[in-house]
Amino acid sequence: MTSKHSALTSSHWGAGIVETDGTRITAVHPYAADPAPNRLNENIPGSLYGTSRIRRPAVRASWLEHGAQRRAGTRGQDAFVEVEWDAALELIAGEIRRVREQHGNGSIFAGSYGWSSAGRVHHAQSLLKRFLNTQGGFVRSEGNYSYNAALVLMPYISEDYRLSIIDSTRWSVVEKHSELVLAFGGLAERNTAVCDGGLTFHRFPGAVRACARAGVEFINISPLRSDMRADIQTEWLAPRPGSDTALMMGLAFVLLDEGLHDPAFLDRYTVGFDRVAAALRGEGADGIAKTPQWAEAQTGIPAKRIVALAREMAAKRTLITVAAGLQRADFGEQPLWMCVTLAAMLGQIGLPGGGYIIGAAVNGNIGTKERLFSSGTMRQLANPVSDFLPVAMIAEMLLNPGGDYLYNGQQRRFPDARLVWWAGGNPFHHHQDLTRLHAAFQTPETVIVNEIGWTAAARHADIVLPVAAAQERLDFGAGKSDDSLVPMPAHAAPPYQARLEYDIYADLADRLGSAEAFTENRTAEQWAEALWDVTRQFSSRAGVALPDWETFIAGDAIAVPDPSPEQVYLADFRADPEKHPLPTPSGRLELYSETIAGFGLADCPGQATWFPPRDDPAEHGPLFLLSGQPKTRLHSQLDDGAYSRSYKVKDREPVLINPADAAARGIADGDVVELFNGRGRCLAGARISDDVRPGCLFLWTGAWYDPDFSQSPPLDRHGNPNALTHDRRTSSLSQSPAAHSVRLDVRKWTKGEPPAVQAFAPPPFISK
Ligand SMILES: Nc1nc2c(c(=O)[nH]1)N[C@H]1C(S)=C(S)[C@@H](COP(=O)(O)OP(=O)(O)OC[C@H]3O[C@@H](n4cnc5c(=O)[nH]c(N)nc54)[C@H](O)[C@@H]3O)O[C@H]1N2
Ligand SMILES: Nc1nc2c(c(=O)[nH]1)N[C@H]1C(S)=C(S)[C@@H](COP(=O)(O)OP(=O)(O)OC[C@H]3O[C@@H](n4cnc5c(=O)[nH]c(N)nc54)[C@H](O)[C@@H]3O)O[C@H]1N2
Ligand SMILES: [Mo]
Repeated sequence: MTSKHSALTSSHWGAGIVETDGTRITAVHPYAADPAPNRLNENIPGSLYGTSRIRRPAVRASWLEHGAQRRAGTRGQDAFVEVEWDAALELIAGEIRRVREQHGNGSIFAGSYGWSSAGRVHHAQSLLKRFLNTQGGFVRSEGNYSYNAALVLMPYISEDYRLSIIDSTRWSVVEKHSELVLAFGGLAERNTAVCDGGLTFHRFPGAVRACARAGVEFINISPLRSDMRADIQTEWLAPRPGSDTALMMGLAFVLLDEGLHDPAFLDRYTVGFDRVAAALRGEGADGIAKTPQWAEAQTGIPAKRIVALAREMAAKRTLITVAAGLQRADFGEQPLWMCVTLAAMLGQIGLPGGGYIIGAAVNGNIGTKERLFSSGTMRQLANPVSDFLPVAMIAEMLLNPGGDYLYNGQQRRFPDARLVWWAGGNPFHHHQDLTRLHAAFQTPETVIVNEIGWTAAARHADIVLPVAAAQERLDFGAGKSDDSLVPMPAHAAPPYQARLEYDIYADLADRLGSAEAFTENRTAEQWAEALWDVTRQFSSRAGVALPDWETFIAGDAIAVPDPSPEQVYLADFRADPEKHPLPTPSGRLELYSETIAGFGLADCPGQATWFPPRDDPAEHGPLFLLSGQPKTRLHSQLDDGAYSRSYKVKDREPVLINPADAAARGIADGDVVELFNGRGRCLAGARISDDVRPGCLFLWTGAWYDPDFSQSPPLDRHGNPNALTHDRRTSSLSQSPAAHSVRLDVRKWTKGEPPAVQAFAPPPFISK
């Protein structure tokens, strides 16, 4: 690159130094100032120029041929025809006009959930939504796959969940004040590699090591030992998956029974404890006392340990953390509500080093940093369509147009989605029960996908647009809660016929008469500079002087001071609950919520309630499947890159199997195995490890879905857990994904040579 531009780039997983040969990116090196860089950048070059890169716009052959009969053929299996850009854009413009005229904008679904990539200008969803808003709007999605149960539930019992992330107690406070951290779902360091929008300085590993050095005890309560760094972990407790609410109830019972709870705190800061106490004593709806013996039967954790732990918690300054993974499970609202209940009983909420963190370690920013000022944002403009879809109901919506459903206490109706457009997400990675999603994706009239690579989602589209990757466009990085700003020059031109999405929409808007509204007469490069100028205005109000665009884009990342390094969650509320009430109806923590009780939902009553996970082992198999986030990539992104591939076993995603479960099935480390249940099956590569609880398999998310549809159910050859997960949601309150609650079994593959993985090969093309 010329010396005018910095060699930096930014990704959700951090900054990197880009090396090119003048035409192509050849390496992305760690950013030296990062205290704990990860290796995800190593995936970039191999993936950008690999066999999966989409080279030209492509149209599904049966869709092209059958015109009005758009549902002909089978999405996900059909061949494609490569076309010129002009032809692809003409088809899309025609479809937008047709669907709008025949069905209205409420039949355009562009929820388009997904992480896409870092950068303020080229944020895939924002650009798509901005464009469609100049065309009369679209149906959006609400919530996310990450912590949806928290997003919906927490405002009823404490406050807006996103605010609680920003206001989370800092690890520096834990270091000074906590004695015990009880971490449900652990504090998975691999997940703190990431923060949406970017994370230049990875401070979490250093922060928790400092806590351990200061003598803080960390108990990892998780089916996976490596969900917490070995050098901070004082104990590993592995309850049965999905049983944490029962464990918390057992602890709460002991506090109540032994008078170790804090009635003064409960009285002043909460409502509904009388009902909690009744339920713990066996005077609630289920009539069961939540004794430690009862909790042992649900969790597998010895009653004696539960009693001792409850006493330790009451005697020490104790922080309770719950990983977001716990609520991505059947009845995922319950461990959150019970965590708040348990922490309230300890009476340490709002004290330094006490209380709770929901979603700890879900991203690298929580408890480590916050943003001092906001950055310029590509505005999405106003959406004239008010309808929305709870994000994880995508298959349900496509299979039941016009159907009724419950969400957040409301009876709602699904839109009739005729045109589906995805940019920056991979539903055939993120959604559960992919066999069902495959069926659901046959129902729309037209599916458009903008992608970098031939993912399973792209293969399920009718029109596929090849787009530029983050390193191929001029932009800047400013993670939503990161403490840095990163120049992102275009380091190489988009290869083949890939284009900037901004330019694609500008062309389309031109065809459809909204060019000026979309572009505001700026090029993408002019937008980068304009958004930088807005960022400079915000920064100067916060007392930070930023350089001009030319200087910034040629220079180093800029570190910004953390506005509140000593933050204690809910300290204000504790200090003065009348002056700083919570935004709940009572202004207090609601251990019982009249509002939720009033919804009359059997699967989410008015207080924390124990429900065992739903999958029937007789139908699906004796083992549990956990499918957490991968260390070697971000979800499914760049799965064909070198670092991600280096962990595969015989080309398959590794699955962790406990030695006892492996021995019982004659499975050895390195074997190709088949995971199966009543819904689906996939191959994976066995890694035998006593890091995983007996009776549990752990398969990382994100291996590109590679179904062999000639088998029933389809056999995923690569190892995507969503071949096996169910598509029921947590509850009818929040309709959140529940991927972590799965039963299944595993066997060694003995049918000869396992079928070759084809995930990274392009689909078949036919020429016209
Ligand atoms: N079984 C199971 N499933 C899960 C989870 C789990 O724990 N277990 N976790 C869930 C969670 S928390 C999440 S957040 C989701 C993640 O689900 P997603 O966010 O959908 O996953 P990604 O792999 O990040 O998909 C992003 C896609 O965008 C593409 N992309 C990147 N940059 C751009 C761009 O600029 N433009 C365009 N058009 N495309 C771009 C990438 O190539 C990639 O295919 O998965 C969920 N699924
Ligand atoms: N490297 C990397 N980092 C990432 C991501 C990535 O793809 N790669 N994705 C990012 C995203 S979008 C998100 S939302 C976060 C996700 O962050 P989390 O939701 O915290 O991550 P998970 O890996 O799903 O879950 C954490 C752990 O919870 C444990 N767990 C699951 N079920 C149970 C249970 O019933 N009880 C107990 N006690 N433990 C359980 C599992 O062992 C799992 O390892 O990670 C982010 N960070
Ligand atoms: Mo997520």
